[in-house]
Amino acid sequence: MNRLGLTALPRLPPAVARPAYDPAAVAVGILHLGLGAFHRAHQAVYTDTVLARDPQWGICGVSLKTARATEALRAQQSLYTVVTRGEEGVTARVVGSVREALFAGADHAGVIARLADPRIRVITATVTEKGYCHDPATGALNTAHPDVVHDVAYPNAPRSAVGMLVAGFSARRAAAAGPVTFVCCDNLPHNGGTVAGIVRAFADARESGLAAWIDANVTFPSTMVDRIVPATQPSDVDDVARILGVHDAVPVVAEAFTQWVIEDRFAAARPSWEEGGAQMVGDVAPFETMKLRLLNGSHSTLAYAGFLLGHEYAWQAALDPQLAALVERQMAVEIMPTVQTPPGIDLRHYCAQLMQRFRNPALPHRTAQIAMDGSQKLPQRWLGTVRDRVRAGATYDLLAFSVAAWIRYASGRDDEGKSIAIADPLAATFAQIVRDTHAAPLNLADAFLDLHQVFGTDLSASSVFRHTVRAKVSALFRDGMRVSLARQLGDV
Ligand code: CS2
Repeated sequence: MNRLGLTALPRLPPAVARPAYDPAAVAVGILHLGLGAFHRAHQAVYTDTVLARDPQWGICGVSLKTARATEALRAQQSLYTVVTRGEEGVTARVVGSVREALFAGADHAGVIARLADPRIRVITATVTEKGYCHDPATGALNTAHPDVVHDVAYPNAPRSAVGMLVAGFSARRAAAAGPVTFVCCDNLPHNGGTVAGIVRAFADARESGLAAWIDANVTFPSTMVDRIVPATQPSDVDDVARILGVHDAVPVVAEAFTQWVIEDRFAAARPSWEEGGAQMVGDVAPFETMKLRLLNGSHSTLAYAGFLLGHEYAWQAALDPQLAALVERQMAVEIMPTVQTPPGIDLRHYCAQLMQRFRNPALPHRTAQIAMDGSQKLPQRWLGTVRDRVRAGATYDLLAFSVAAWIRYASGRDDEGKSIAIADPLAATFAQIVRDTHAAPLNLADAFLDLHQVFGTDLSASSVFRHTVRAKVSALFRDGMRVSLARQLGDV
């Protein structure tokens, strides 16, 4: 079968959408770090719409960890397909906005040179929560992180996204290449400000005066990004080949829903992403809190409890009547009262729509995928809500159940005693805790709750929080997830 590429475009079936511009005539104006499925189904699609009118905003996509995506993209002139699947049916769109694909591991100098190129005026990033090498409870750079230690020692061959960014800023300063905006597209709390703090701390460790240059030349608007994009499966590649009639090695499958809310605080020119449906606002905070706590918070509950109930996919977990009842009650009783309603949003409708989105059976979104990196996700997904509830003198019993489910999951064995492959930067610490405590539930719960980088010093020290979570962990080990969940709901 022929490969997707520029010459294949005119011969695609008419139902397949394709660039409304000549990809070969596009100039590169954006550098993106993290060429994963989420970027390709989200920011790159908004940019694809912009390019039809304004061809100066092509994307130079940079992979930091592996060369797989960049090699595959290069073999098809960086074209790829976004397929949406849901109740509305199936759509396919070939996206042309990624114009260059670089693998940082093989070409540090090339990436740094691009970051210092005056034509690049916007840098975006999707490197996941753990990609910022920070302490999730405080948001500060983790100076003991092995990648940070490496990048301070070898500043021109950085491994981390932050090291790469700071190397780029240093080169940009030297080249007098002008101001630039960094747009974080990861699910961190106050993502712009948080990353600005991390970058500044790293810059201070690297070069005197660089942090001041960054303050004067770089802005870090916050954003809320939303689209459910599971990891691409081999069967998706086959499906897309059937739809296109040519082979695309790196298609992306997503839901139809998409949302991007961006603080309008740019240091230089920017793409008119609103043409693709993005919302430019003065303050992203209410949108971000709503999304992190209601969507991502519920997602994590579905992932840990759902996995322990034997659900492979998120849609199965969301269709489990008891688990759905837990998540719906959690949203209505504990989370919604802590969320300020963003302009134009009806929170009840938002929650109902979330349940529908979670239940999309056409998306093979694994509970194990969402369960990854819990130590980096819990603070913004659940623990901020718990803190707000404590401050308001309100209950957080249902969220404590989620925390207990995470601890049960992270202990590395399910209710049948089968081992769970834990993917988390703290996985070795979790395994050590299990060994040290011989998996005795109360001791194990205590040791998890002592992880300050997750729970902060405040929640670690709260005897009420500890007492509540310990009791639930102990019940989970004794009775299993199904019985504990029924009891949590008052069904038994
Ligand atoms: C998910 C998110 O994997 C996860 O942790 O909760 O990737 C989620 O699908 C997106 O944030 C939706 O916008």
